[in-house]
Amino acid sequence: MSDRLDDPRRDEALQTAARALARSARVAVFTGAGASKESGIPTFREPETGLWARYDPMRLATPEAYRDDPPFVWSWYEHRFGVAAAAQPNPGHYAIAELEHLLPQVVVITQNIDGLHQRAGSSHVIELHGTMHSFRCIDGRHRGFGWDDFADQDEKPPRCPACGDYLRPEVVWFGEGLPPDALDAAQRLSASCEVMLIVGTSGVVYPAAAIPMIAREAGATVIDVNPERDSLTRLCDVFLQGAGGEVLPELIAAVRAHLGA
Ligand code: BJW
Repeated sequence: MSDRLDDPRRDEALQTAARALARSARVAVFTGAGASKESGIPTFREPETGLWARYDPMRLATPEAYRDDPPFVWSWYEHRFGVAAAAQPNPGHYAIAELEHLLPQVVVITQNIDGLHQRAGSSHVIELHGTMHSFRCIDGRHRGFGWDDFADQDEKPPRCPACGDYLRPEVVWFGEGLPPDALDAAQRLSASCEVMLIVGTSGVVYPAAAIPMIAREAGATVIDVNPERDSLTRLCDVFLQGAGGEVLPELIAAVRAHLGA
């Protein structure tokens, strides 16, 4: 275990994590908002800077909130999607993508909706909380619309091109089920991975937060990369304290060294 990046035990923890990864045929990388923070996208629960420190999630991230005030919720998402669309993957995203070239099977299970893992080059990404790149009408009868499908509409929220109801983003709000195929795949991969690498999640939102526990109970080595200790830290075998964009490139360099790659 390492407490700080400059801790003398830090290199030992990094090497332990790298060795476990280098020996692993099946790796699951489980990410949250912290993985995108160095890309300029705010997290949710960090004091002061987190979105939920400034906004009430019950007024913005529930189906009831959207039904109560569609323009308000839509404008908040429009703003956030603008920030995310302008963002670039950071060194942590690229390091995770590079793992795919070093190890037999690497799957990213993300709670993020920003698509930055894919843009960094990760080819197998499971999106547990949906995506900011897809929209559907509010009752879900018509799905799969992209930004271009309503770019010519002035009304906000825009209307479903098929039925005329309001569109909404394909993201998972509180009280809504996660996409069943994504959740099934994530749970299956967690139960069979040899190493789970966790990056940038507080691990408080369920059912996603159970993913590391599934891996742990199935005997995987669990590595956590986070600047802060939190509820997941006690679950992990190796805690690498620090920002993903700093720790992950070092970790992947160490994996390379172990593999002689
Ligand atoms: C860094 C860093 C750096 C900083 N590098 N790291 C069991 C127990 C209790 C409650 C429940 C339960 N089961 C269900 C619930 C209810 C609820 C829930 O979990 N509530 C808890 C919060 C109390 N769950 C739900 O409602 C879920 N649905 C559900 O269960 O439905 C049941 C159902 C089944 C069938 C049919 C119908 C219903 C849905 C949850 C949806 C979550 N949605 C959001 C919004 C998505 C859209 C959007 O973006 O607007 O998802 S909320 C928000 O939280 C977002 C995130 O994906 C999610 C997780 O947050 P995350 O990623 O962990 O971010 P933070 O901010 O919490 O943490 C950031 C971390 O990064 C910190 O640790 C930092 O230290 C770290 N960090 N800088 C690395 N540079």
